[in-house]
Amino acid sequence: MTFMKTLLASLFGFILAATSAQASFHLWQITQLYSDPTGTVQFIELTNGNFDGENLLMGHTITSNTNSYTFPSNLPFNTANHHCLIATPGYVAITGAPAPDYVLSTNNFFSVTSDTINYAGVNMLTFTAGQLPTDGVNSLNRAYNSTTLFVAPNSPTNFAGDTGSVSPPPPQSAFSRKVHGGAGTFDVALPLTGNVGVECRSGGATNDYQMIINFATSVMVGDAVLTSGTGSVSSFSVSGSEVTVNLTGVTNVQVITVLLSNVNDGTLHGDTSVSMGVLIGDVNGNGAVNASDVSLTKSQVGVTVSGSNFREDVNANGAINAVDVAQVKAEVGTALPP
Ligand SMILES: [Ca+2]
Ligand SMILES: [Ca+2]
Repeated sequence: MTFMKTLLASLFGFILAATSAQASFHLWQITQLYSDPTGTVQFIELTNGNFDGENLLMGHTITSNTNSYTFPSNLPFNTANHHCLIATPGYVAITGAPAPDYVLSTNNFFSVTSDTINYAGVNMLTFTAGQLPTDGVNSLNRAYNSTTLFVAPNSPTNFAGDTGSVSPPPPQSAFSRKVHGGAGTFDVALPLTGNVGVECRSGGATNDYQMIINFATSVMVGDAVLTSGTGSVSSFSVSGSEVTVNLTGVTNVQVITVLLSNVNDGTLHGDTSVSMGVLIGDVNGNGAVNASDVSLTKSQVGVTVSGSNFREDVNANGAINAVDVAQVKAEVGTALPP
């Protein structure tokens, strides 16, 4: 019996040794996932341990819960400590990041909310709601042979070792702009970090707003979409370093986020977003409409609309009067969601 066990153990050991000496595919692990908020720009990075001959990917698959991709070719033989980059066509479109080794057949290969990525049936990475960053900058990571997920700035690395990042040009400032009749055009500042700026003016019959986003230098922009909140982008335009996004159907009492995708300044490329609180009547911009807003508006009745009191012209008609006071009163009790 002992002899049999020993014999079996030796045979098994022999088979293992023979397998690991042969070229294979099964020691790659999923170590990084990146997605922009729309799922257009996505990459999956695999990492190998100290193993050569893990190059036979052809015919194996990488899958999400909804999509599957079959590797059409193999990698070079010397795979030890290499990375393998698999990315969407949307990633390929933003030049400046390292070229992927494999291009997936579709954008939105995996869900931006929760999904399981399965590499060739030998390595999986599951993420649940809230785990995958979609801020355009960070990715979901884990070290080789570790199950601990962590968030870090995206760092795609391809087989050749080229590394970089999906990195959008950072906006310098953003505003919500309205024309106040004959009194002029006035902008509510939209801070890019910290608490959102609060737009307190009404959007008229169709709840229209206009967001201005400024960059340091001239940019090209692929698209502008609302990624959070109720409303939609009716049009957008770019003039040098200034992007104008026209919004419609933006309901009151919410925070909206506008995403500019594929922003390109010639050096940096990626997606960037700006958020805005919409709370009609919150003339002091503290996130709630109450008696303070009513008295502030009353105090400006009859005063010429200027840069210092335009928020009290809540209907943006160029005059501060009883109509504005009534509109603020009507909104008392509303507040932005925390
Ligand atoms: Ca207030
Ligand atoms: Ca008014």
